[in-house]
Amino acid sequence: MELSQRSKTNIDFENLFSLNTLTISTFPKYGSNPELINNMLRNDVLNDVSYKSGRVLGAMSTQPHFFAAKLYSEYMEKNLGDRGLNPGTAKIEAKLVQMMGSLLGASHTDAIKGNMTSGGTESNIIAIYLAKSLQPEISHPNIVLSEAAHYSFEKIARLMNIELRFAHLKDDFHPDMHEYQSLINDSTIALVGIAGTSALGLVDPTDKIAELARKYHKFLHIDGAFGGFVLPFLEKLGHQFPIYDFRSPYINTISVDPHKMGMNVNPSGIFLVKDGDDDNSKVKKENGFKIPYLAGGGFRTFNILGTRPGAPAISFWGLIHLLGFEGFLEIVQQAWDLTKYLEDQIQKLPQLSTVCSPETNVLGIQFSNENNIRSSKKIKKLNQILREHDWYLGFFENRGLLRFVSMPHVNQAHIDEFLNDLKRILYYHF
Ligand code: 0PR
Repeated sequence: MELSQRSKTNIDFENLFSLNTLTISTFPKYGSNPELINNMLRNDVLNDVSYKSGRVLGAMSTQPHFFAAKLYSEYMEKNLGDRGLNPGTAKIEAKLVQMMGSLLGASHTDAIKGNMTSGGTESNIIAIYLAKSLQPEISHPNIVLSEAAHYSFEKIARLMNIELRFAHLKDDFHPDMHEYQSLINDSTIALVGIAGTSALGLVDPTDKIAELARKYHKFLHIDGAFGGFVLPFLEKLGHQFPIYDFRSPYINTISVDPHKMGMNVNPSGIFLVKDGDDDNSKVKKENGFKIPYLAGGGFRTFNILGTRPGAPAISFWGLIHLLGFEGFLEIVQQAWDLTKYLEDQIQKLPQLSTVCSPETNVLGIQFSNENNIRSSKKIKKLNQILREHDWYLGFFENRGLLRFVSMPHVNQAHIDEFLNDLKRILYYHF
């Protein structure tokens, strides 16, 4: 099996770019034959863990759907950085934006604009950039957000010189909304709500955050990188969430990532903005970055990337048409059922417990009856041993938890195999 062929390498990830850890490769003088090249590649690539091995139980990404992969490989030359050369692909992107807007609660009268991005990080950057540039009079801007926010906001803070004002988490792992409100001031350029947190997949009280946006006239961005493509389906299955999308008139922008539960190829994110009419258009007022010289003439863009792949827009557009809402509903249903199955099984183990009841297909696992420091140490050890046994969960050291994400590549047999190994590891090592 693929896994047993993997040689254990000790890669020092923290110092990956320091020269002495890199193998020195020289630029080859002459070409080689493809078979030889493939063999050379295989030696290295075999060290990667594949999704289809079923061993990746803690990532928010998955094996791309075969149809998305097929379309991607057919349209790899498309460059959305040059819409003048690729008006057809740009049109697909525009349609995709409208489709995602309608999935996320926009009505046909809402002016939804947006674009494909390289993922949640870029979408979050664009949203906060838009909020900032619409309020140039604020000289020391801040944004208010939950402590559970993704680290892309740290990048945003440093890139744009923005202060992050974090509301702490309560015992239920949702942000303390009294504190959240108290952090808002005249220099607040945006409030952020998270629809599906990175560690636990939880949904912020986005209804309460929207109420604050209304009360204080603030820009509101929803980071739905993960949950934006899960919650609409879970709602259909009867789950209830605070409103996290354009059904709220106070939500301005949303990030949602097709390369997570959308099973699209990497990289693919979507940035959506609900714009005002022509006189109140945020997008027109800010206008984005001007690209003056490309084949199609001057146009403007909000994207951070210059050249950007068009194939992910085409492949996701195609995949949505292939599966439809009902097809994705089945995928989310299975992901949810498996999450509940694992929750049930973990609760039967005396040493472990779940951090909280899952709201989406993400489950936090911790040691039971331990104080934070001891639990953190033990979870670190467990994570290490699981990795030695080729099981890959998300490891959140600061929160003392392992993250399981039930992505489409995970099935019940994988979970049962994992539970068998886990029980043995707990017996021998803890
Ligand atoms: N917002 C939230 C809530 C996220 O969870 C993430 C990433 C982002 C924004 C940023 O998205 P991009 O990574 O697309 O820019 N969440 C994943 C995570 O932290 C990213 C990931 C995915 C990491 C797969 C590792 C992995 O194997 O888990």
